Amino acid sequence: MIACSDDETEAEPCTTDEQCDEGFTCNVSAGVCEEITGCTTDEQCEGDLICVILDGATTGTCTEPSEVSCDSGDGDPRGLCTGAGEFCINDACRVPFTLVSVASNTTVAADFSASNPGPDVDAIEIIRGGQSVWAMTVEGSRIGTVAGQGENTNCQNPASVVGEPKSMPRNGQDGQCTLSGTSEEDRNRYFCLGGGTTTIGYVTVSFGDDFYLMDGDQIRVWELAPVGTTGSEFGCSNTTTQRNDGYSVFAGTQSTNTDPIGNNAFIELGATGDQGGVFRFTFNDPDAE
Ligand SMILES: [Ca+2]
Ligand SMILES: [Ca+2]
Ligand SMILES: [Ca+2]
Repeated sequence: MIACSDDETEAEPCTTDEQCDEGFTCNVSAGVCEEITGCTTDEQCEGDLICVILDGATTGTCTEPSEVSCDSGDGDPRGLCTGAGEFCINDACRVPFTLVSVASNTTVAADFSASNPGPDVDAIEIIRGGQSVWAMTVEGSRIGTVAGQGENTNCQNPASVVGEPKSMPRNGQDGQCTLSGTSEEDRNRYFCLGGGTTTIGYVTVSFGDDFYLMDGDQIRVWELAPVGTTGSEFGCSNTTTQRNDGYSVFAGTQSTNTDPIGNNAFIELGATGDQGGVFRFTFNDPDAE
């Protein structure tokens, strides 16, 4: 237990361990940094000991590997599974889904014949237990090309999808979006995937070390579209030029090929058809019990 002290400060908000001070770890479901009183990764254990986290706990105990197994309800002994990228999940060693990919399926010529062709992706969010985790790392991307497509001059940087939205309002309501402009900042608010017919544009992201998708996670894609776009949770009130650009969403296992199209390391979670905007998709783990 941690003793109470006079200088106890309010917990720091976080989505990843990197945002917390040394000796603290991010309780992702609570969204705050917590002092480490047990282990969260095997690296924190001495020698060959591995970190065993019981179901429902955020930290675990360093334990001899011989004393635990993955198939007997021993929690989440991270280092027990020896295959590349494997975790112990639901009592089985397997490679979890760590990637989310958004791919263009824009086919309407008017939607890519502009300087911001195809889906305009501001942010990619996972909602679990009411808490948000934002994309942390771009693992791969491509700007799609199709005959008649305009040059992508405003939004070429895939890293623009990392973190909280920088163009769309954060409050989950319609509002003014900050659109692309000539400044470095304005050209890096969202990433335009381009067309979705000839060479299909995509961006694939991960959410931090040891983070994998869990059954029932909600994935919300923030794509710039006007207010009133059918099915979109909310939109940009200040523009009609950020068109509805259709996209598909995939979940993927760690792979050297992060292109979700025709890749059996990825499963499709859903699509907006020709309709873009802010949509949610549910991850149904194909290996869930
Ligand atoms: Ca666009
Ligand atoms: Ca952004
Ligand atoms: Ca759009």
